[in-house]
Amino acid sequence: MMKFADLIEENLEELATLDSLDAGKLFSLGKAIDIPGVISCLRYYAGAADKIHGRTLKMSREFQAYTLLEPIGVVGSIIPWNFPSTMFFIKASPALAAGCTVVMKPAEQTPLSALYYAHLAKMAGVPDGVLNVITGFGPTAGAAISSHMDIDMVSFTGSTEVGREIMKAAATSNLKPVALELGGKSPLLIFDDADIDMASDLALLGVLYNKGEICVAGSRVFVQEGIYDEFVKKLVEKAKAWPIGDPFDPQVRQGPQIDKAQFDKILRYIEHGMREGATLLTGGKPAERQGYYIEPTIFTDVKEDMLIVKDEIFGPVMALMKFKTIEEAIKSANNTRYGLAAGIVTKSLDVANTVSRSIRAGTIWINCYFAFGDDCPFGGCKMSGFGKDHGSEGLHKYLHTKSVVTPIYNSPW
Ligand code: TXE
Repeated sequence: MMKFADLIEENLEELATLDSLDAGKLFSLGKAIDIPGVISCLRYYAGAADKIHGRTLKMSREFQAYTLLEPIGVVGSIIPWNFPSTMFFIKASPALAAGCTVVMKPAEQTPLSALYYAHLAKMAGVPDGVLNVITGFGPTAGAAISSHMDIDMVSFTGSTEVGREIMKAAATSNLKPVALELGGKSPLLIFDDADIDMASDLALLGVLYNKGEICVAGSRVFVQEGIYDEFVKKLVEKAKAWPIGDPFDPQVRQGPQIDKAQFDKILRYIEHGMREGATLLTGGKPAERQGYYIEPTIFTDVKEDMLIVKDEIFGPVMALMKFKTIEEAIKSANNTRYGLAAGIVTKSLDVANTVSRSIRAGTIWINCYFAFGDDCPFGGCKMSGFGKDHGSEGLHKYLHTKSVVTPIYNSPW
């Protein structure tokens, strides 16, 4: 795994290029964040591989036991197109460290880096059959994995709808366990004492990073009434100046959406928002250039039952809301079927602590957003799924605990 990581490091620019070509991702971020993140993830779990151990248990006066943590077996990984490299390794690294073999299916939109990783794995000496990459479409290649009788577990990241299909297929085949990292509609709560400049930067980045094609996008932004007007002014100014364009241009901060289907889906939601009576503050249409580019779009005067507030849009579209009290903000933030992440911007420790404990989500970011780490568990609750990636939780889901029991002294057993 260390050798594999070294080879990825040697090929960093090629890999970042492949993800940009495939997904319209910013090359600058691929080079600075995605691919270095992959290398670090591999090394982190490589370091864990020889530190997997069970416990010794005193069962009773007569018996003692110890536990063995064994690889769960063959892991099927079905991954999405928004972070092709990151997704590949947050699944493959812990599974390999646990001693499992992996059948990885990249998304049909983004197979290139996955195939390159298969090649590098071979060069690194990963034995044949240990890390297998199978390209193909969801209902065929993906479904073959989730319903396979010889696959022992499925680790999936993607839409909530497909997560449900995967769970069904697992249930009706060999009852394999599943880990599901699904959609989100994460809230960002900005309180009156926030630094407006910093908060508006965070809010914008929260919804525009990777052109909004990120499961933890802070797509519902709640701002306290005392700073609301000034916040909106700054936010809109910055959104209008947000540089859109060629993902290989280092000045650009937003590339094209992944494909026509996603582009059309986002525009349909925008139209729906306008029809439902939300006020469009900026954007709302394709950018004036060839390709699947959409202007940063901000809606206000939204109601909590509008589709643009309820559904994951997976594009550069923010729903902005005003609140008075902390109780009101918490209630609205929790008014979602998802529970992936949330952000809080405040200088008050009391507010940060209260809100962190009151929001049902897998990750809470205080005065930051999109801060990930190899050792920090990531994954949601509610309809955002279950089962964590990263950290020791990310490793342990690929391990099976076996109890070995033996008498303490010579007994009639
Ligand atoms: O995802 P799918 P799509 C959300 C986001 C986006 C929407 C649709 O809202 O707009 O999903 O994107 C495989 N059995 N997210 O349609 O279909 C598929 O081949 C087994 C959130 O592209 O969920 C791909 O490898 N596998 C998300 C993977 O599932 C199947 C990231 C994801 O595709 C399958 C992506 C089936 N029946 C989209 N059908 C996140 N949580 O980050 C499809 N697949």
